[in-house]
Amino acid sequence: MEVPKATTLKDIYPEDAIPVQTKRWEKLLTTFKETYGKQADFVSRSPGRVNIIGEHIDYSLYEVLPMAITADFIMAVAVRPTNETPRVRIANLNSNKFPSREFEIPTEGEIQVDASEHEWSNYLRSAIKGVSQLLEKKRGKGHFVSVGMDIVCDGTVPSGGGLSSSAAFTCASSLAVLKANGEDKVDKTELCELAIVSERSVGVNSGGMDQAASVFSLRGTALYVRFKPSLDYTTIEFPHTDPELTFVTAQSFVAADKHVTAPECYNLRVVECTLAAVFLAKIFNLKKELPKDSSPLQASLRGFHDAYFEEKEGVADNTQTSVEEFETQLHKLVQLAQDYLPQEEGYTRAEIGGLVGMSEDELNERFMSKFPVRAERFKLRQRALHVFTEALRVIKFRQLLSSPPADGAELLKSLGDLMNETQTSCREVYDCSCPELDELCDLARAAGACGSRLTGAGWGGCSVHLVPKDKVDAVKTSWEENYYRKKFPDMTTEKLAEAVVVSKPGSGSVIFNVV
Ligand code: NG1
Ligand code: MG
Repeated sequence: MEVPKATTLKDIYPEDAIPVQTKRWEKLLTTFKETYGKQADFVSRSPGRVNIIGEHIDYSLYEVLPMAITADFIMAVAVRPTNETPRVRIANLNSNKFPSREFEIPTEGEIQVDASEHEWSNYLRSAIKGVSQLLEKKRGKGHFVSVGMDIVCDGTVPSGGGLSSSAAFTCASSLAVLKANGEDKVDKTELCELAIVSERSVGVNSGGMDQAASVFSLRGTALYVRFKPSLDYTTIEFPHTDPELTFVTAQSFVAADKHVTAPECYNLRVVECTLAAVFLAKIFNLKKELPKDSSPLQASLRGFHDAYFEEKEGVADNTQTSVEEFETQLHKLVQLAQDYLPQEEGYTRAEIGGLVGMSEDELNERFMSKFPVRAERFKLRQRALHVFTEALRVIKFRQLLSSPPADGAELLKSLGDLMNETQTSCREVYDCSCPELDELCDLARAAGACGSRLTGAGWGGCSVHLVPKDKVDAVKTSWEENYYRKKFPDMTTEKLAEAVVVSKPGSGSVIFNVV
């Protein structure tokens, strides 16, 4: 499926957002003209997302259920003359936080992205790098990004806020670079895969959920994203209920700066899950998921899952298994993790190396060299248990949406219970919550929310709540009085308004031709 082309803002935003967006886009385009003395050729746009359920399981290749939000990243672009060395000028409407940059695109060799430096334009650089690799693959050796660009951009997804400002930026950038380099028809899956790789060159070993939600989403529906056997998705309608089902997001305003905390938080979890997969594969001597040579191993818990049932239970191709059977399998895996990963206190490098037949050096080299991690012990048991139970919750959540019980209140309660269970697992088993997120969830539930949990990576950032429409005001008031006003007494009304958003499922990436 091709990335759509919009001709009016109505193609992109819901009715009630049009007045604000019209002003914002006008400002983007006039700033462009003032800055560069010419008109922009096109605008590329990609949204942030809220993950409804399926937390920290995308990189283990299990299905997740996010939706796009209205907040997004927009980039007005004009292609530069092709008879000069390609260069990029990029400015941001928020120039205090994101100062203008200018750089050349090397015509020999790759563009450098220094992941150790937290530099906002890195996302664009990594998109250029990714598109170059793709163009070489598609058009042959020596063909890469050769066209310079003048850009003015603007983002409304709060950064470090758990709503994936980074995916909005990488997806919009990748789309802009493709378009500027003559790729007029951009395939959605290609764009998504490109954006996933681009985000990794910025130093976070991310899964693919955010980029999938940003690229694929259609207004009014959530997405069910699959990673195996290959990246694809189904859109999911929310059933009409009485009381109406509403998702509300609330910022904790505890910044979750992944680039700083990744070695102890995000990247460490990715490594723990990979090591759990290799460890379990070794225990059951599964050929498919065991290290064969010295190349970095792409093991995943889902890979272990499929290999286990294929090699031990004679399933021909486990990616084709029915949902019912898949659920039964996951219950079995929960039991296996409990039985075969007994150490609550975690496993040392020596213990893991000893079992999988690798020296500590080799273990570090293979699993911890590309993205640095810091830890003495690796909590394989807890991480595997979270992943398998969370994968089960996603399946149940989806089933509830596709065959909802007749009673709306019962549906809300069942969906809410699953979200609450996710929060408990994130807090107690996966260790990715924080006291502020826990507090926002407790307050929301006490004021009438059916389900409350962190969304995104956690350790700060954002939370998501399933709230019956008639309880939204009570929940908002409780947060304002008991959380925001108490913790941040100097907070402006404007900032407070940004903190809590009733989220409607929005549309995905789009190209808007200006002329
Ligand atoms: P955030 O921190 O919201 O960008 C991250 C990952 C996702 C997923 C979630 C946890 C990146 C870019 N995104 O989201 O892929 O793993 O955490 O479910 O790292
Ligand atoms: Mg992010």
